[in-house]
Amino acid sequence: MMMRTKAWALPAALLLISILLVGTVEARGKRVRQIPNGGNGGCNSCHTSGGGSALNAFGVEIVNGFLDANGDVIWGADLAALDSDGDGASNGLELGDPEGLWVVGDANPENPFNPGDPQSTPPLPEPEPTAVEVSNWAQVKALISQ
Ligand code: HEC
Ligand SMILES: [Ca+2]
Ligand SMILES: [Ca+2]
Repeated sequence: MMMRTKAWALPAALLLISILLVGTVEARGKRVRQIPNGGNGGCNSCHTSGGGSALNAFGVEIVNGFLDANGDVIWGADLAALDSDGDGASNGLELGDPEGLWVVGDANPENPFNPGDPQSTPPLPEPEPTAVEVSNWAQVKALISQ
């Protein structure tokens, strides 16, 4: 009888522990659903190499001011306006929601990029020619017409 009880107790304890661990990881993974297009980058929208790994620049931004009391992500105009990974495109532009209007349950906007990866960047509009470039061109034209 004693032997049977022990043989049963260890696997049961291991099963319980692993259920608790999986529950914890899944609870953390909820954040994928709390940003627009979270499924695109998956855990790597905020982590460097998979869930639970070191946070990338976007993840650091979130942990430093965009989590509510439940640890849920506060997605909105403020977080959307920042460029966490410094690639020149705001977080909102990268996730297809430049104004930060998306709320949980909305359809995902198209063409997402990763706001935590500077190698993943939407094409930025061509910059307007600067005043110096315009005046240089005027000088060239003046030389030609002399
Ligand atoms: C929107 C950003 C975001 C996404 C997406 C995200 N995480 Fe996280 N994650 C964080 C932040 C911020 C922290 C640090 C705060 C904390 O520990 O709750 C964190 C922490 C964790 C931790 C705890 C690590 C530790 O050292 O305690 C685990 C585990 C984790 N995440 C798993 C996941 C998994 C798995 C996924 C994908 C299914 C995921 N995360 C996707 C933002 C995110
Ligand atoms: Ca960016
Ligand atoms: Ca990026």
